[in-house]
Amino acid sequence: MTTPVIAARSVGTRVLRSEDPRLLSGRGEFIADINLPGQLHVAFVRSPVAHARIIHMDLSAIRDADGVALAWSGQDVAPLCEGLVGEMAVEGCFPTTMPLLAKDEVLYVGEPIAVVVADSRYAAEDACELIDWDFEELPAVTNADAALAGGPVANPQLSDNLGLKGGASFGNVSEAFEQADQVVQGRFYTCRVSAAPMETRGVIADYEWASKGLRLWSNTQMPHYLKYMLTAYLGFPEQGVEVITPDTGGGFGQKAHVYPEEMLLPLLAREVGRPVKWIEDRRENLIAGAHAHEQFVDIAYALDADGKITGVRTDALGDGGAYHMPPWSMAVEPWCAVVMTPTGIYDIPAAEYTYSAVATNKTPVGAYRGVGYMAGTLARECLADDAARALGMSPFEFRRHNVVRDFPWTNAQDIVYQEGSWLETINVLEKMVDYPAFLQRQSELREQGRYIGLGLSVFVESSGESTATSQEHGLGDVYHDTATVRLNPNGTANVTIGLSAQGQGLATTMAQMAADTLGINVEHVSVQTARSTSHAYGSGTIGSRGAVVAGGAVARAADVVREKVRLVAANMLEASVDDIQLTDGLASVKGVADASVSIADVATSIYFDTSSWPEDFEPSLEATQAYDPAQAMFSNGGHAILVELDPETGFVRFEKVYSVEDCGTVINPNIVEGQIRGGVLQGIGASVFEELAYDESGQILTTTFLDYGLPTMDVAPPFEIHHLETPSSHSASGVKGMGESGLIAAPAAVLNAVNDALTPFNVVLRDLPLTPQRVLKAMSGELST
Ligand code: MCN
Ligand code: SMO
Repeated sequence: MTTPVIAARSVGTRVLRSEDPRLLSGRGEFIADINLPGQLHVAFVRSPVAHARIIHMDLSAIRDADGVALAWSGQDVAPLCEGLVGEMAVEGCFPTTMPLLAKDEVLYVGEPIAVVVADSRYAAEDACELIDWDFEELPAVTNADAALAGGPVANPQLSDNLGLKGGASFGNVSEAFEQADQVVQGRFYTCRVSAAPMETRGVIADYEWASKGLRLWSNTQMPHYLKYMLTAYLGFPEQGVEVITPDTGGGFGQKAHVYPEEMLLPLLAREVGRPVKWIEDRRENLIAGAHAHEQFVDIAYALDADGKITGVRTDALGDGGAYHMPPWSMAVEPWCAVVMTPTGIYDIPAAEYTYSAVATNKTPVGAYRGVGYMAGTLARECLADDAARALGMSPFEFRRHNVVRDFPWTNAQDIVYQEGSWLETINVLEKMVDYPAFLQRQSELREQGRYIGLGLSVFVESSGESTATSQEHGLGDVYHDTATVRLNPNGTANVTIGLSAQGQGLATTMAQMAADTLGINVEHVSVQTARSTSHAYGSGTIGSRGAVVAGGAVARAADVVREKVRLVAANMLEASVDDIQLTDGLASVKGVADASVSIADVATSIYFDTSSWPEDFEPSLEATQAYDPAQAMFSNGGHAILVELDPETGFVRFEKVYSVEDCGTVINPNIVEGQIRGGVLQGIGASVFEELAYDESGQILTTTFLDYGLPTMDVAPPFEIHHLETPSSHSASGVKGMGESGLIAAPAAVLNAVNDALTPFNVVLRDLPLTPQRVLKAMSGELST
C-alpha cells in the first residue's frame, strides 16, 4: 500500500496543540460530564475475597431498596452472555472466559458479582450494601512461583494454572553457551502496577427499542472494536450500534480492553428502557481496572573472550491474574517480553526463549504502555550493564562493541529491521552526559559520602500495528484505519480519523499531515478524532500506531483531494497538471512566476462554477482512504538517567534525564517530547514509587493514592531530549511511532543508575520497585547480590 510523499511545511515544526485551549481551561467534555435525560445510575458489588465458591445469593433486599430499578447477579446475566473470551493466537495460549458477573466462583478481590441500577449513584451504592450472599472461601494462589508449582488452582478453567506456555530457539544456542568464555545471567522482576489514568473508566448506554439502536459512550481506546464486540457477544445489530468516545483523560493501555462493565451497561439499558451511566471510582480503578507488568524475566548472555554476545536465553514468567484480559490475554506481558525484545540493538547470532503465564487470584493483567517491552528491555539492558561490569568495560563501550551497524538487519529470530540509528544513539547519549566528566564527579562525590549513579538503556520498539503485523504478533484484533478528508469551499479542510485520542495530541499532528499534503495552512485544518463510530473506521489507539496508521490514512485521503485540486487548477491556469504544485495555500505552475491561484479559489470554483471543471470531472472534494502497513516500523532511542541516593532515607532522587529518540520524521517535536517526558515519568513511577501490593490471602492493600505512590511533579527531573531522524521508507513522510518509548526504556535506565550508585556497596539489585527501604538495606549491606 503506497503512501504519498509529502513536502513538509508544518510537519517537523512545533505547532501548538489545538486541543489545549479547551482541555487546559476545563472546557473538555469527559464521560462524567455527559448526562442523558432520564438516566439511571449503576454501581457494582465486588468480591471482598480472593477466591470463594458462591453458595447462595439473594438480591431481594437490594431490589426492594429505595430508588432501585434493577439488580442482577451472575445467574441473571449468564443466559444473556456467557462471558468474554481472552486469548491470543500465539503458541501455547489456553483461553479463559471471563463472566460479566461471577456466577459460581469469585476469583479475585474486586471481581463484579452483582450490579445495581438506581435513581442516583447514592441509591445504587447504598443498595449494594444490602447484598445477601454466602460463600465458601477456597485457597487462593497469590504469586507466580506458587501457581507454577501447581499450588491451589486459581481458576477452574485452567486446571494447572497455566494460561500460556511456549518457546522457540533460533541458531545454535547450546553451542554458544557451551563455548562461551563467560556467561552472565540474572532474574529481573517488574512489580505489579496500574496505568492509573487521570480519568477512570466510564460507560453510558442508551437503547432505543423502536429502532433497536444502541448508543454507547465509553472512554475506550478502541471504539470500533468495542462496537464489533457488542455485536459479537450480545447480538446487537452492528449497523444499529454507535460507540461514542468523548474526551479521554489517559488510557495508557488500560482502556484498550473490552470490560465486563462495558458489556453489561447496554444489557441494563435495554432491560430498564432508560439510559444508564457508570463512572468508575478511583478505588474501583485501582482494584478492577486491568493491572500491569508483574513478571519475572530470567536472562543469560553467552560472551566470547572478546566481549561479544554470542547467544541469549530468556525465560519469562508472568503473573496474569485470574483471567486473560479480553480481548488479548495474559500473554501480552511475558510473550512480548521474550519474543519482541531479547536481541534489542545487539548483533546476537543465537537466541532462545521460553515463556509462561500463570493464573493467580488477583486482578487480571493487561496492557500498559509498552506492554511486555518494558520487562524485556529491563532484563536485556540491565544484563548488558552486568556484562559490562564483568568485562571491565563502560556501559557505552559494551553496547558499542555489540551493536548492529548494518541495515537492513535480520535478527536471529528473522525479524527484519529496515533502518535505525542504533550506534548513533549510544554515541549521542555518551556525549550528552559527558561521561568522563560524570565519572570524575561521581568519584569526587563518593569521597564526600554522596552517591550518584548514571544508568543507560537503549531500545528498539515496533510501531504501526496493522492487520499483517497483528496476525504475525498473534493479536489478531488490529486492522486498518481510515480517514476522511474534505476540502471546504473556502479552502479549509475537515479531517476525520478512526482513532480516539487519550491525550496524544492526534488532532494536532493529523492536521499537520493533512495540511502539508493539501498545501494549506495547518490552522485551516480541523481534525475530528473518533468521536463516533459513525465516522471514519479504525481499530484502536494502541501499539504506537497513530502517527503511522492514521497518519498514512490521512495522507492518502488528502492526496486524493489534492489531485482533484491540481486538475482544476491546471484547467484554470491553462497549464499541464504535472506542473501544478500546491504549497502555502497556493496552486502554482512550477517555474512560472505569478502563475498561481489560491487553493481557496480553486475549491470555491469546484463547488460553484462548472466552467472551472475539466472534462468528465467528478466534483467531490471528499475522500476516504485506508492505510494498513505490511510491516512493522521500528523506532529506536535511549535514555541515560542520573540519580542520587540519599544515604539517610534510601530515597532515589532524580537529577536529570537525557533522552534520544528516533521515530523517523518527527511530525511535532513538542508532542514527541511530551510523550517522552510523560512516559519516562511513568517509568520512574514503575521503578521506584508504584506497586500494587497484595497480602498472602489475596487481599489488595493499595486501594487509594495514599497507599499507591504515583510520581508527582516534585520528583520529576529536568529533561534534555535529542532527536535523531531515520525516516522509514514505508510510512507516509517516514514517520514511525513512539508513544510508548519512555515507559519501555526508562525503568532499565533507573535500575542501572541505582546499581551504578550502589557500586561501592557491592550489591546489584534486580527487582522493582526500588523503594527507600530496599535501597537503604542495600546501602547498609543487608542485601547480597
Ligand atoms: N508523533 C509525532 N511524530 C512521530 C511519531 C509520533 O509527532 N514521528 C506524535 C503522534 O502524531 C501522536 C503522538 O506523537 O500525536 C503519539 O504517536 P504514536 O507513537 O503514533 O502513538 P499513538 O498515537 O498510537 O498513541 C498510542 C500510544 C500508546 S500505545 C499508549 S499506551 C499511550 C501513548 O500513546 N497512551 C497515552 N501515549 C499516551 N499519551 C497520553 N497523553 N495518554 C495516553 O493514554
Ligand atoms: S499499551 Mo498502548 O495502548 O499499546
